[in-house]
Amino acid sequence: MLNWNNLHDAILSGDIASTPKLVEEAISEGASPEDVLEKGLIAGMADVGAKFKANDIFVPEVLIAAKAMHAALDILEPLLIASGVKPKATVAVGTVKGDLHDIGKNLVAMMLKGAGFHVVDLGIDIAPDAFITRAEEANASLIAMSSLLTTSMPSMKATIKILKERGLSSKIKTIIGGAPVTQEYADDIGADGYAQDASSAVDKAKQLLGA
Ligand code: B1M
Repeated sequence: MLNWNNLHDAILSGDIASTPKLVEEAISEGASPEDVLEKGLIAGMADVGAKFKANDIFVPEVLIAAKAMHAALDILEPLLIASGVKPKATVAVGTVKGDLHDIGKNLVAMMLKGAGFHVVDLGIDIAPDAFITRAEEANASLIAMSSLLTTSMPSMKATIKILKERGLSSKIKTIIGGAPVTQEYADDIGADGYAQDASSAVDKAKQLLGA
């Protein structure tokens, strides 16, 4: 049985040199990419968040931990995608205006790709108008918005409002997620769906698009 502590601790200490190697080791020892993600990387990042909240660590340490997470995800991404199937609909994924957090958004994009969706990653800090224009340009059937800050959540509401005003809400569905986001908030702002984590985002996308 694999010991996940090494990977967890490498994320926590922001050990950029070790994390990709530990991911490779875990895979070569037979771990599934999903377990490496959940039991190693996400578990480590959850502790980073807890320590950050308790003022045990500060923004520079969090940033270094996030870089270690990105380095690990670079190794994991093709493996997660390879477990997917045939192409489905196009999804425009992004982090909303005012918000620079991209790890959860990247996971959502990765899992959607893994499930066979064509994903257009718009990046971070995406204003409502740009979200819609770029989704339309990409012929997306779904907009997937991520927010990690309570202060950036209203940008989701604004995006959905504009989508409705332009008469696009039957053509382009919306799902929202991110740590402070809830089903109640999704209902409140008229999002078509809410997902708590990246794999639930895939289930919700499939449900909404009948894919
Ligand atoms: Co920031 N940060 N951060 N941060 N940061 C949080 C979010 C915070 C909760 C920390 C805390 O106080 N405990 C807090 C927000 C408080 C709030 O608003 N309620 C916070 C703050 C305050 C800030 C700054 C304001 C700090 C400052 O400057 N004083 C600042 C804001 C910058 C900005 O965006 N404008 C800031 C900056 C940063 C860093 C740059 C240092 C770094 C981001 C690096 C990066 O993303 N490239 C960072 C980090 C890393 C965090 C924590 C520690 C970890 C976030 C993370 O990546 N988690 C975070 C604390 C925490 O969340 N515990 C925190 C791992 C990731 C896998 O989880 O993104 O939640 P998450 O994604 C999950 C689900 O939420 C879901 O799926 C994923 C799992 O499968 N999900 C979706 C996400 N998007 C989804 C979309 C969906 C569906 C599901 O559908 C579309």
